Amino acid sequence: MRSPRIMGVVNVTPDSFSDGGRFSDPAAAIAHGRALAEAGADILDIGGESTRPGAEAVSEAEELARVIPVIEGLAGLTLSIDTYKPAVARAAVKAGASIWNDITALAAPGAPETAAELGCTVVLMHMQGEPRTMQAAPHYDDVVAEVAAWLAARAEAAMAAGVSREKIWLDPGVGFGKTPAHNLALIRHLDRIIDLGFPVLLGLSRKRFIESLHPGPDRLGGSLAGALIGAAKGADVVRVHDVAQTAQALSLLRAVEETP
Ligand code: 7PJ
Repeated sequence: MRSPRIMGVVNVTPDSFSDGGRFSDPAAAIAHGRALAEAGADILDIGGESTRPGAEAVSEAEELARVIPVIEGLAGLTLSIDTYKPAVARAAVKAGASIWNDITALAAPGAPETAAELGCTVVLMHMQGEPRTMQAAPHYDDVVAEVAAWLAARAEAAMAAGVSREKIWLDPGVGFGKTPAHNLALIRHLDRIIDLGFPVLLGLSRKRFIESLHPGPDRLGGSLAGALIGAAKGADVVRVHDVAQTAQALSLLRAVEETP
């Protein structure tokens, strides 16, 4: 079986480093990114705005000040910028990122045109609602059908704006306006997203719903299981925080699958 590529998360936000509320200095984030690459990350996903449930928005200027020095400091590696702001994506691609990871699937005014002009890969992720309130009362009649249809429509919109088909990846957006049952249905039926014909990215790492199934000291066990399940279901990329552990788990799966 083909193993998914590992996208390692590099958060450049105040709540991801215990440094007293000021955002981390770029050097710490750059060192973290290098360590993740050493540990087996194929792609580093740089984000300057938390999109966890309940998080508040940050200004464009602040987001740029956080992420651009980190992208410059990680030049030479395959980098993705986790943003929904076209101006941030533009500056990030100019600074060396080659992937625009957009949790709003290019919803901002001018975003599809910007993606087409930049010529970068775009990750189109599904979200119901917006981060501040999305977990209040997520509702679907048929979550798998609705998310698949929505992603297909966003891919069409991107292509209509000039984004090439080969540059589009899709992501069902685990945890983004979804109950645990919605998340489980999307993971179980990941083939319905894969069948749309684009590479699929899956992000389960450290998400809250893992603990809703089984409490624990942390979410690592569930995160690793999620990466293995994603691999088994045919995900092309898994987005994770614990890169070394994920690389080890995936290597075991691969070795077993390749054993005659
Ligand atoms: C995801 C993301 C995800 C993509 C975050 C967290 C929240 N981008 N950005 N997919 N999650 N494409 O890591 O818990 O699942 S931020």
